[in-house]
Amino acid sequence: MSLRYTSRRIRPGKLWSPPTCLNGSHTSKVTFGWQKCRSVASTASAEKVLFPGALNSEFTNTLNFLRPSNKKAIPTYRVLDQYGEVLDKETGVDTEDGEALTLYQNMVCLSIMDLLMFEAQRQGRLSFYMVSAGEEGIAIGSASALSPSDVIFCQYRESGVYMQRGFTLDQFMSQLFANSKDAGLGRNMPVHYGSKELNIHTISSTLATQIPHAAGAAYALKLQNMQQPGVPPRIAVCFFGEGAASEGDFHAALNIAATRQVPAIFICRNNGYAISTPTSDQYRGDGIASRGAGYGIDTLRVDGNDIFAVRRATKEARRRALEDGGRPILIEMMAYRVGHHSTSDDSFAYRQKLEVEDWKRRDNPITRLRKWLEGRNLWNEDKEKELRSRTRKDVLKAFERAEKEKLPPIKHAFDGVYEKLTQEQRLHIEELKDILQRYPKEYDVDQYEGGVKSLDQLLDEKN
Ligand SMILES: Cc1ncc(C[n+]2csc(CCOP(=O)(O)OP(=O)(O)O)c2C)c(N)n1
Ligand SMILES: [Mg+2]
Repeated sequence: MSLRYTSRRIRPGKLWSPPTCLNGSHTSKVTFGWQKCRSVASTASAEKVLFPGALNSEFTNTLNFLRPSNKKAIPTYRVLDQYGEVLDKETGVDTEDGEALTLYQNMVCLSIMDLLMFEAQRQGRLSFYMVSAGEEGIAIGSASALSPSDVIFCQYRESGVYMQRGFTLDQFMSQLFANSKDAGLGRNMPVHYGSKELNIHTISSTLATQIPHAAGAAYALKLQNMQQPGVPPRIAVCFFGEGAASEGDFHAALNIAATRQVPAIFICRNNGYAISTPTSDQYRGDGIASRGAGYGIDTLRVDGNDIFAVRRATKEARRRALEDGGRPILIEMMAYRVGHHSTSDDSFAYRQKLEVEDWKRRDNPITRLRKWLEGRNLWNEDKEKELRSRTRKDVLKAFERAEKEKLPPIKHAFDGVYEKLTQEQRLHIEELKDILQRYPKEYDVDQYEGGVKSLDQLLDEKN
């Protein structure tokens, strides 16, 4: 994202001076819809009071506490029912057959990659992995409804976003093996993908940190969209789990996004669990969607097993996010985490196998789309078999290629932080070199590109 000129071009005084306001009439020329008039002391006969903190609140003499548990739960938007039937035939699915087939193939590819990588970790060939089982439709469906230039922030269970944007199997595998072709130089643990070309920020393990980052990026994009009226406007999109939404970062991010009215979509994947913590221990409100109203944010709850609903919701959210210069939108995508949290977890220690089996059988984004495709004679068992066998081969080939690659030069453990090496870094490098040269059997660095020599290279480069 190039925001280099932002601070120089923007003239804060002109764009951001608070509007002067007298009895509701705005005198400033540059006034956004959200910069509404502040409080005005009410007259004796007023029915509403304009306290600075709650505009338009009517007086009442009824002592009525809000009791959220008495309210009906927020509805869940869907386009297809469980059997792949379109609910509203008039509106349809607004997805071309060809595109639906691509979405299906991508979901199948993701699920096959997940299965094979999970097994590879069990065989000790990978150190760690996380699957998206049950949530393929959320990542792939939402990514398909965005503009490629929109800036995305992921948590870690959204590999489908990368796949839909064009991250190749070789790129996935290179990151998983942290080999010399990994764009992250082998510094991150597996599944922490990133892609500058695809406008997706690198995943960070520290839960929820991506949410304020996305709010900040959306604010920058808001300014950029204003400065470049000829360039198609962009938004920021942020994915996170319902567990991450318990972090303070979630609240801070949504509040600043709302007060600054930034063009952002916050997509919560509510899959029922945060590792072993079920949602019943995570919150008492009506999911994450109910929080949107508290921040004054347009909000929708969607059936994450329905890729057409995910797409339509995201498309409409994007349109709204760009309205009047920008506004944040919250979408809660409902799902069930079918797999274990990660390869480090055994979920049957805290949930019944039966519960998982039941979800697998009853509802799933892949089978639901397959039913729709079959209903339109676009898919059948032969095509399914051919797709699965071809995809399996493709994944395994990429896996083997990545496994054979050398590992990145060990110098990357030190570079990229300071322009020039510090005295202390030099000492560390010399010490490492000494240890590696003294104990070649214990530390076999030949598998790293350049071996020990890459350290000399760094010392020379940064002289
Ligand atoms: C700040 C922080 N606290 C705790 C953890 C450990 N942790 C990793 S994933 C996770 C659960 C997150 O659950 P959720 O956001 O619902 O995402 P899901 O795994 O269900 O997709 C936890 C607690 C962490 N990585 N970072
Ligand atoms: Mg979760």
